[in-house]
Amino acid sequence: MSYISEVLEMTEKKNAGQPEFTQAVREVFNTLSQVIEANEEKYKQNALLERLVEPDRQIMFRVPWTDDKGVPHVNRGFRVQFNNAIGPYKGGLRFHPSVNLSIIKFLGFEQIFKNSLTGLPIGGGKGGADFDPKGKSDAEVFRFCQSFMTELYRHIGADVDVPAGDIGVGGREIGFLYGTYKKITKLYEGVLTGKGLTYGGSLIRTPATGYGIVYLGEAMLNDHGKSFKGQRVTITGSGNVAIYCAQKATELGAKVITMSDSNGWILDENGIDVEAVRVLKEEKRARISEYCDTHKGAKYFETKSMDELRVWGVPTDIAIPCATQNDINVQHAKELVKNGCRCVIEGANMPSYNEAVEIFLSTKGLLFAPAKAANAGGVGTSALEMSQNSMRLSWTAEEVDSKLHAMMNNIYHNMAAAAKKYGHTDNFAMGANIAGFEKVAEAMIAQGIQ
Ligand code: NDP
Ligand code: 2IT
Repeated sequence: MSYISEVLEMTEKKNAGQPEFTQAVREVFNTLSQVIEANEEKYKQNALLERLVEPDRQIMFRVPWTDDKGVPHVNRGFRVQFNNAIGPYKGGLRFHPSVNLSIIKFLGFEQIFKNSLTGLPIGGGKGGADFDPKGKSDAEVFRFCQSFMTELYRHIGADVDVPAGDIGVGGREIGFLYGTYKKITKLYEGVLTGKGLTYGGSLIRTPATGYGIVYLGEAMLNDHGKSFKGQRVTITGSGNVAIYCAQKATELGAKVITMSDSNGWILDENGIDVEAVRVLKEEKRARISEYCDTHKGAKYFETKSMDELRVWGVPTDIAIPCATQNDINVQHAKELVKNGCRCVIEGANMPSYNEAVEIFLSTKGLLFAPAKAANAGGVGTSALEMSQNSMRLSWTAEEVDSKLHAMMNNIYHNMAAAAKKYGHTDNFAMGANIAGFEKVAEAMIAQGIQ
C-alpha cells in the first residue's frame, strides 16, 4: 500500500464520523500523489502526512447566553488550531446551526494550503459555534459574542492565532468579539481581522474575498484568451463573498443573473442590481425574496433542499458558488456542463463534491479554479490587515487593492506553474494543492518532528 493510501485509510478510520473533514483530506491527498511519491522516503521518515492530518489542538467549549426574554441557551464553541508551520494560526469563525467538529476541521485543514498560497506568513486554523445569528437582536448577538470570547481569549493572540469572519460572522460580530477581547486582556492588538475602519480594520477587507475571486478568475480566463466581459454568470449565496464577487464581475462587464440565500434564489435576466442586494442583505438583514418586490422583471424560486437543481440548472457561461460546502453535486455538475458552462470558480470553501470536481476536470475546454486559490484573497487581505496593525499605520484603498490584485495574479501563476511542472497543464485543483503543500511540507520538515 502506498504511503498516501496508508495515511488516508488511517485518517478515515480515526475520523469515521467526520465526512466533511475526510472529504477534504481525500481531495488534497489525491492530487499530491506525484509529489509524495517523489519524496516518499523523506516524508515517511518525518511522519509528514500523519502530522498534517492531526490538528495541533482542538478546543471545544460551552457558550452560555440569555436571550432578550431572559431564557438561557447553551451553544458549543470551537477553535481548531491546525498547523502553524509557516505562521500564526489564521482563519475565520463560522456561526451557523450546522457547525460541528467535522466542518471546522475541514475548514481548518483547507486553510493550511490556502494560507500558504497567499505567499504570506500565516498558518491554518478555524473556529465557530452552532449558534444561529439569524433572527436574533443585536443585544442577543452581543451577549453571545461576549460569552464566546470569554473562553476564546485564552487561546488566541496577535502572534498566536488570529480569527476573522466566515458564514454568520461579519463586521457586527467582529466588533463585539474585539471589544470583549480588549476588555478582558487590556491589549489593543491585531488579534482579529475584518475589524471596523475606526478601530484597526483594513480598507478593502470587506470586499476582498469577492474581488479576489474575480481577479483570479480574470487572470485564468485571460490566460486562455477569454474574459468576464459579456459572460452570463450564475452565483449562489448573497452574503459577503457573493455580493462583492457579483459587484466586481459586473464591473468587468459580466451579467450576473442569479443569487440565493438558504430560503430560495432569484433569477434576473436583465442582470442583478447588486447594490440593491447589498442593501437588502448588509443593511436590512432581509431575505433575498424581497428583491422581487422592487425588481419586477426578476423571479424568485423557493428552495426546498440543496439537492434540487436550483441555480445550477440555469444555462450559464461562468458558475461561481459562494454559499457553503457541497452545494454542487454530480447531477448539478452534469447539468452545468450540458447547458454550456465553461468556467467554474469556487468562491465558497469546498462548494463542490469531489465527484463533481472530477466532472469539471474531465470536461475539455472547461476552466476550473479551486476554492483554496480562488477565495484566498479574503485571508490574504486579513494578513495585510495584520501587517498594518503591527506597523501601526494604514494603507489607502488603492494600495490594498493593488496588493490584493497582485496576490491573486501570483496565485494563478503559481498554481498554473505547479500543474504544468507535474505534467497536468490547466489542472488547477492539482496545481493549487501542490503549490500550497510544498511550502508547508518544507517548513514542517525543517522544524523537526513536532
Ligand atoms: P455569509 O454569512 O455572509 O453569507 C453566506 C451566504 O450563503 C448567505 O446568503 C447564506 O444564506 C448562504 N448559505 C449559508 N449556508 C447555507 C446553506 N446551508 N444552504 C443554503 N445557503 C446557505 O458568509 P460568507 O459570504 O462570508 O461565506 C460564504 C462562503 O465563502 C463560505 O463557504 C465561507 O467559508 C467562504 N469564505 C468566506 C470568506 C470571507 O472572507 N468571509 C473567505 C473565504 C471563503 P442565509 O443568509 O439564508 O443563511
Ligand atoms: O475561509 C476563509 O478564508 C475565511 N473565512 C477568511 C479567514 C480570514 O482569516 O480572513
